[in-house]
Amino acid sequence: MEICTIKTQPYTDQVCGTSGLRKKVSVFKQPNYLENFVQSIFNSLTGFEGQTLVIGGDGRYFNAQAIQSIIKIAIANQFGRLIIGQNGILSTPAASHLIVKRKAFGGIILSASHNPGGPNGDFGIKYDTAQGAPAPQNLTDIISEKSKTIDHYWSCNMPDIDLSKIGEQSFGTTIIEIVDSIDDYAQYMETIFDFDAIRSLFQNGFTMIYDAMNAVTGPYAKRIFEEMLGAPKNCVQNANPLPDFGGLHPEPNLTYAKELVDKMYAPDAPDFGAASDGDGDRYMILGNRFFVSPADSLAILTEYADKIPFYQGKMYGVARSMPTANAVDYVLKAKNLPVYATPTGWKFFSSLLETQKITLCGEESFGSGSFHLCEKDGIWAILFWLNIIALTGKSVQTLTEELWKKYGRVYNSTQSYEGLDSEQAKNMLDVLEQNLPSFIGKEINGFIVTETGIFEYTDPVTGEQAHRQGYYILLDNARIFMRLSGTGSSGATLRVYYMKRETNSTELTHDSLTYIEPLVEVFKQISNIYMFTGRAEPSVRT
Ligand code: VG1
Ligand code: CO
Repeated sequence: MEICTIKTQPYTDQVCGTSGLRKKVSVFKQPNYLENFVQSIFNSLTGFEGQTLVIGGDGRYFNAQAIQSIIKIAIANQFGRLIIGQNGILSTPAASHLIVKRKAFGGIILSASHNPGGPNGDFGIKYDTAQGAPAPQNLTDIISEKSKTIDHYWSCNMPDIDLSKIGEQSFGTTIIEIVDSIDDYAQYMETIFDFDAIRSLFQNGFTMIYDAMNAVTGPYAKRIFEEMLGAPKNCVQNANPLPDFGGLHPEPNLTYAKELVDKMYAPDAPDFGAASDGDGDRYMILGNRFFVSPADSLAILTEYADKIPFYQGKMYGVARSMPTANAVDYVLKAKNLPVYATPTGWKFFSSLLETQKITLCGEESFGSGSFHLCEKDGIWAILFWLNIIALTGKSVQTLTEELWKKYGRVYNSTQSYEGLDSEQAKNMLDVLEQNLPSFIGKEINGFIVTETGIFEYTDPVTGEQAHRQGYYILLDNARIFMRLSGTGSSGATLRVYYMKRETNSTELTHDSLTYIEPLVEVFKQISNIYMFTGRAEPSVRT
């Protein structure tokens, strides 16, 4: 095996977004594109020689090929051990767990999460630190900087590795270890939740379906729900990770997980429905003809966390991303615990998790997590729900309606305008920004505007600042928040987040999209979205 220096030309577009570098597969397939970025990651780190690197991905098209290149570059850069999920498969939370459990220096996760897969779809790469946490902003900035001047990388001449065979093999001073993708993660989950209680729940006839959306979580869900917990056989649907996700868009929400939603609203619907996204870090919860908003889900996990021994006596506080409706704030107030509101993206939770400022955290995009690991974790959240149901004997709907009765209901909806022309979206937001102060005190569609502004964030632990994280408009008892997505690979996606709180006990069970509609009208009026973009309606409503 020979180590070689390969001359290369830099690309100028290797800038990390909300979570890592995401581009079209065709972009990643350009000569040395992936290799440049991987070497730029290593060029931004020090002291990894002889250390361990975890590698795995969501199984999408180009996953296995990319892993072969990364193996060669990592060996040439003198990592001591590469731990790789069998067949190149590791969900984001499973990779994060392996990094910590095996005391790795860090990990490389290949995923574009919810973005479509296949040769015409997207590919992505993200780096996780030794804490199993997404690379912080200052590190991703350095990586992008390094990528702009890179002129060579190291690789080695060696055959491709058989990723299907579990076991170890040596190449020079590096050991390659292929591990079962699920074992460690599943064992860890068993230490957090009461598997016996959940098993009894299923033994007593509780029914469930889980939609893996042909993405990474299928094998995890089969093992954990069906084999370990005795959930009904074949309750895991779309269970095989496919390179193109079978054409599905693996983003669990009311628009993209429609197959599951339809089944949960059918006459023979089971008690419980759940889904995860492409890389397994997000989830969706449905009851029999009932949908739980991500903000309510975080509030319910917070309400019951101290019933789960793993969290007993360890409730420090909770963080939610700013766009997330603030249902959890009322639960925390009652428990006398602090709440933190962060910018979008999991990396902003890491410092709070690591310093025990928070126990749980969550985003409106169906991601939740806890200090059990520093990534969001879809299967963990679903197990949490099953554990609460097993303990209380209450249905998804009852648990949620009880929350509303106790704290009031925060109606909310996220509406995304995907595929906008970037220039048009930017113009619209520029004008909106200029107009923000002039809305204060005005009445728009029956709402009085009380405050407007741009969300700026200072990390309470590191003091790092994140600027211009979205626009907010506060109205009486309601809020509209707007920002551009940072995960797309082409055009622009505008996300508009609505919330309105209701405490009148006779008004708690409206359809949330209908209830929010007057606020949508406010957004249309203040943004002039139709005039700027030609689009009147969002492409995703959830
Ligand atoms: C989206 C979600 C955000 C999430 C991010 C990464 O970002 O809104 O909440 O953290 O995806 O999730 P954006 O910038 O498109 O709104 V994942 O599951 O792709 O790692
Ligand atoms: Co994801």
